[in-house]
Amino acid sequence: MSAMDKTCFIEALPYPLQFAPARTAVIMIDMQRDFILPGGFGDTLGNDVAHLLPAVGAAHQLLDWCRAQNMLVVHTKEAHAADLSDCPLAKRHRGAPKLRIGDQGAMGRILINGEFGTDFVEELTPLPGEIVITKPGKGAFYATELGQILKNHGITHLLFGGVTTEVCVQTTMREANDRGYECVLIEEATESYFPHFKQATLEMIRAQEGIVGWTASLKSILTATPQHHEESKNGS
Ligand code: C5J
Repeated sequence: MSAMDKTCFIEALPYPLQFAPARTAVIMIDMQRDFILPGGFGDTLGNDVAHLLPAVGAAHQLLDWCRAQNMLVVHTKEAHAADLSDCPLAKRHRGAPKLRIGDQGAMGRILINGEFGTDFVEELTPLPGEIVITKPGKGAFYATELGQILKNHGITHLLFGGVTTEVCVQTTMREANDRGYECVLIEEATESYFPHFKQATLEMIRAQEGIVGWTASLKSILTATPQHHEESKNGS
């Protein structure tokens, strides 16, 4: 962070955090119909998809704030090629879901790039110019261009939202943490099919002085105003 950058200073756990919007990206993970709506991948695995709905409005507010700061906006999408050449057999064949990846479902072929169900929920459609990362795995750095894009933009800090908290969100945060990014998960902007897994993930991330990063409330972000601050010891 340079002394020229305007920074936001927010309440967060395990301790307050300073970040410069010019060096921060928001990563919105997998807000796809296949996870959030009935008839999609999450549903075929036997989950109650209604648990994820509250994250949609919060994610929208988070994105609006980030857009107003001219931050880099990245959306990820878990999706496979139509011929399934990027889908490990273990991923497709595990368990006994009603439908498997690639099967025809109520919203098109399950988790196949380009299908209606694999696309983003309407409220969270990426705006022109925003980055969309299509990923075959749970982590957004695996087999994608995300790392290079963040490097090219000089990004040091990442704000996270999306679904599901303990699967693709946590996996990506851990990947990012190992790559040296300061990571913050916005609590209301993420949900799990299992509320106790969400809670456990929030606690895991911020345990041990922020072993994976920080968690912060949506309000702490929405009320932050970028201004010239003294550099703090943790703000990099
Ligand atoms: C899952 C995800 N849960 N986006 N994907 O399989 O978390």
